Amino acid sequence: AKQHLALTLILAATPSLGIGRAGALPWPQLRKEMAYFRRVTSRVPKSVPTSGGSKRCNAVVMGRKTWDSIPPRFRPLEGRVNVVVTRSPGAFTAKLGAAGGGKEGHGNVQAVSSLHDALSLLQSYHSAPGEASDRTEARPEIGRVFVIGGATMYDAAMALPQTERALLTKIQEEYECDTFFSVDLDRDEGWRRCGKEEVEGWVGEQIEPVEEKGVKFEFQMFERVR
Ligand code: FOL
Repeated sequence: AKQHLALTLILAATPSLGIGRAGALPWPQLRKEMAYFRRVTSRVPKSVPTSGGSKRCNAVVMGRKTWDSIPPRFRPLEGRVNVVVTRSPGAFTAKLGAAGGGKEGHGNVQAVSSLHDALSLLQSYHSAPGEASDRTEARPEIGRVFVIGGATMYDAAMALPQTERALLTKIQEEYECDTFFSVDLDRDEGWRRCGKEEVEGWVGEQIEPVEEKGVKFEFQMFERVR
């Protein structure tokens, strides 16, 4: 079992590091940006071994408000283990059940009460079958673990040394925001911006600056240096 679960933040932000407004994204829907998010969080590197036929997939960890912000038809995010951090995991799970019959109730989402508990849970997926928790359904091999927001989860993750990497989509236009990312990665000496080839190697696809609906954005990656 792997001792150290590396975390990757993924976010999109305006030049002033705005990430949200009124419980939603601040910008008009950017389909190519969202498609990048879906591909990158879904893609499992070849290096993740598959033992005994179980599926390999990544995990996404999010705060409860971020869960609420995802359109119900898209949640839980498919092909990824979803972990929701909430002060009331019991109430969250009960509500999922009450939604009844919909895809939200179809496993693949678990509620925990802290980022630490989310990591313990995902760590347990790495253990030998049967050893991990009391889950009886198929337990996929976990590849990468992404923290997908919001501000509270990003702050908690940034305080952890296992947060080694951040994928930042820099939106080159200002929008009114009420929620911000707290670290300017370009100016923080604890972080280094990676070159294009490094980004492409890690995310597993070629990247180019994009313009959509007159909005330019750029896919960046940063690595913790100390
Ligand atoms: N990171 C980046 N780069 N862009 C984002 O928009 C983003 N959003 C969140 C976290 N990190 C991000 C949190 N908000 C969906 C909706 C909101 C959301 C995250 C994901 C969502 O519905 N995702 C679907 C794709 C939907 C579609 O194709 O339109 C998914 O399957 O990932």
